[in-house]
Amino acid sequence: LTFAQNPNIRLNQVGFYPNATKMAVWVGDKQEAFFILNVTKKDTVFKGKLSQQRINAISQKTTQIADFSDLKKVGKYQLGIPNIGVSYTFEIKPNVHREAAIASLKAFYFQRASTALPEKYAGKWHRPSGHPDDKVLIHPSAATKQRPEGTIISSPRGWYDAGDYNKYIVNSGITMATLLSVYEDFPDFFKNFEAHIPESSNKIPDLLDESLWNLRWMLTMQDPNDGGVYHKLTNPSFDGMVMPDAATKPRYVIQKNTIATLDFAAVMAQASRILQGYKKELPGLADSCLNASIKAWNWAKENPKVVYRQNEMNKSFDPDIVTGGYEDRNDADEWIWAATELYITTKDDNYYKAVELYPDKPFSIPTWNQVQLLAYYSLLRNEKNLTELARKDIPNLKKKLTDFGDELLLGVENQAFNTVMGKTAKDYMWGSSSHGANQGIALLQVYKINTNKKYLTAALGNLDYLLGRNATGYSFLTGFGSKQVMFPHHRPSEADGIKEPIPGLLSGGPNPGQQDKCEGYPTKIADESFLDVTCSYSTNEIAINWNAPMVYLAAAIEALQKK
Ligand code: 9MR
Repeated sequence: LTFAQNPNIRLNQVGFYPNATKMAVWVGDKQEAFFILNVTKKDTVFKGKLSQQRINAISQKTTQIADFSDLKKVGKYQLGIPNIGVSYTFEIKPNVHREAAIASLKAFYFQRASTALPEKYAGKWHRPSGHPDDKVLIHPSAATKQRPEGTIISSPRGWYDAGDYNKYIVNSGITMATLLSVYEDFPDFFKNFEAHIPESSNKIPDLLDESLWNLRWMLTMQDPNDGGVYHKLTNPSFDGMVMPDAATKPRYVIQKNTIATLDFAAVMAQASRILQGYKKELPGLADSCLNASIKAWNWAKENPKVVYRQNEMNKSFDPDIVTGGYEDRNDADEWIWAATELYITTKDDNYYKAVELYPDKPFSIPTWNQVQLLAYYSLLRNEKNLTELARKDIPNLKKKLTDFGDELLLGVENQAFNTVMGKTAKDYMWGSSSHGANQGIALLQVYKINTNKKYLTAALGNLDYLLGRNATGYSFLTGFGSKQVMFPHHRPSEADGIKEPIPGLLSGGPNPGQQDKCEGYPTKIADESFLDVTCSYSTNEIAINWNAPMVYLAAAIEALQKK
């Protein structure tokens, strides 16, 4: 027997629920048995057989599964394999992911622009205010008669998008939708979910309070004269790796376009119906959101083909803009999404009829440029409040979404880590962690309409993936797990002089593209192509659209676990 820690025993490094599935994965040569040690008493409390070997379809490495679901006793443990060693310490307890859920929401607070983060809320990561964004220039690409080039507007608040300090409407779209949706799906859960932010003492759930920080910024991104929405608020080029208050380049709002405007319309419509529950606390806001949404929709109808092409734009206008492009090439899904959210909120059938809502093409996991499923999720969660017109489509929608869930589950029992995430190398795109989290959300949507536990178990499996049961051995959430990401591509975490990165941030995760060309990648193998260094923006950046599904997945699993 050896009690040395062996990092090739992979598991959720945070832990497991007493009554849920519990698995670890051994990556290596064939072994027979495993045991579980109670770390406080050093007793063996459980013995089991490892599964047959599986072959990782991506790396061809062999793995075996240790299933210890039958161990239900609360405690701190390590999993051991004779002659191999033991795992990191993990816990079995109720609410085991609550802290991770709270931290991943709190991470949005740390991303706030235009405000100081006092020690009271930010702890050792307190910092001065940056980016007041109260004197933002109209870029020539965005100029109109009413707001000519060089006009100064005020567009404060919002979250920094990612490791950079710019604010992008397209990416705010799916991010806000994900956060608002977890609230819309589990409103009661969020009554008792405090992230210790400045607004925590008011009557609004922290999840909504935090979302309002970005919602209020988004509202300022609409041109009040016509309803069109700017693509982004940005410096011409990325800042150095400095703290927010040291990043003082001029900021611009850039070209209005159809897709950004539709994303905005969808978010504002969804926000409006949720905020109707807070009319007393937030007088007028729900109505303002709906008005903004309708204005945006109308602008898009009148300007249906305005696309954002940064390089093209730079040929015509100065200064050149070289920050994140968020250039989407297909607007069909944004039309579907905006029309659906407006329909659900207004119950006006004309929105439902305005676009082809069910094109006959396969579903795909949502990303910043593919939002079609967000529309369907919203319809299903508001099933009881639809007009006849949409209600007749619901059975078919349920069937299609269930088929999609079953497709995700297909073959998981032979997948090397027994996770939906990682069945194919295609899962490892830029921001692959968010893909895993968004797969988890899709599975939970299917679980809601079928209540078959296999979907919930698979969603939890993807959470296990994010927290350590994966081919890299990392827990991708900063501040959580034994093998943590320590050097995310994130300006404050790099520049603040504090050893630990800001907690609750989800690292992008493996991406064989290696677009950053940093030195030190261990391999090109898709599920291992990950580098925990600041340089690696294509595998180790953080982003709001990646953190939001982390919040959703962890919070939803917590909420459902209690039932
Ligand atoms: O998440 C985006 C990813 O899908 C794209 O492939 C990549 C390259 O265009 O850009 C990512 O988004 C980045 C954005 O452009 C700027 N802020 C940081 C984002 C995360 O890396």
